[in-house]
Amino acid sequence: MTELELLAQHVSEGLAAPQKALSPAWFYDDEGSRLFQQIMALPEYYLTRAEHALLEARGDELAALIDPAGQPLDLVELGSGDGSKMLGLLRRLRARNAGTVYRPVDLSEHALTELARRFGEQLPELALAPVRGDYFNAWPPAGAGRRQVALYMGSNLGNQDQPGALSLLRRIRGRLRPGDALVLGLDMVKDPRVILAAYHDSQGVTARFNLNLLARLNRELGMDFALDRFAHYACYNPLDGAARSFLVSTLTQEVHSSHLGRSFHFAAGETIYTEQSQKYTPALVQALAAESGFEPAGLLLDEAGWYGLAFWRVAN
Ligand code: AVJ
Repeated sequence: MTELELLAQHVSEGLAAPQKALSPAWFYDDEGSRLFQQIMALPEYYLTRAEHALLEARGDELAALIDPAGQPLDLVELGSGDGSKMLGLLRRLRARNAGTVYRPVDLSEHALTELARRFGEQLPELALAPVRGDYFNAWPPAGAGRRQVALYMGSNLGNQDQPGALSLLRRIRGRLRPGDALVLGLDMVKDPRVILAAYHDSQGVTARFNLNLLARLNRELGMDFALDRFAHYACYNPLDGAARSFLVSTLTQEVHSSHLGRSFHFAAGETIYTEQSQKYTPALVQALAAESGFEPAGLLLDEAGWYGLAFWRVAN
């Protein structure tokens, strides 16, 4: 199926369900990617800064976990983006082991071009092999005698509910061999007011990011969403550690798609569920590792305990 066919099918199903829902995977068109860049710079959005600070502060420890013995190493980063936050860690890994190859996998051609340019300037001695595509189709085969360490950063795992997270982790496990490992960047449970503010910022950038999904459907599926008739709503539930985002229809309305040849009814106050951002406890991190076939071998937390880097091994 083409991208457009996948989107059409997703929207027909998602907007016809009793609880309307769309996947956050569709946020990242060009405008959505630009808005996400702005989110990462927001004062309320602590995640990116916390991860970066942790990679700097604990980078030597992490490098020693990833590459204890200096064997030939392939680092496969799923959803690398432009790779800028990885520069410090990669510099340390390259300094330990000249046989390190960085294999960033991303759907965005633009992000990978930017990555290649940046690494060419700032870390030209590192062997770089970018791959464009879906994580599992694009996953580079492991060379004989080379270890693979997968990286899934930015708390991107948080977009999955528990069954989705487990199936993704098991698929990653399926690509790895004994002696390989996985590094996860995870946003930890903390003061619920801090978490909520990250998804409900005072400048309204997150609202624009969420609403941009409707603008994308207008453009790609010939829909007629009036963006001023929907509002961003975010909540955080300490009982399950999930921040969730919705788009609320502020009045009764019909929305039509010329591409799908059908309309969707919205009651006043009805919501479209657009995103989950799971927060983790150390106990949840342990349980996910065990249930997906990994051995948890380290959880590096920042001083405030706000963000974590989990290191999981595939048993020998
Ligand atoms: C990229 C999925 C980690 O859930 O925090 C940021 C996306 N959504 N603000 C997150 C996002 C709204 C982000 N992830």
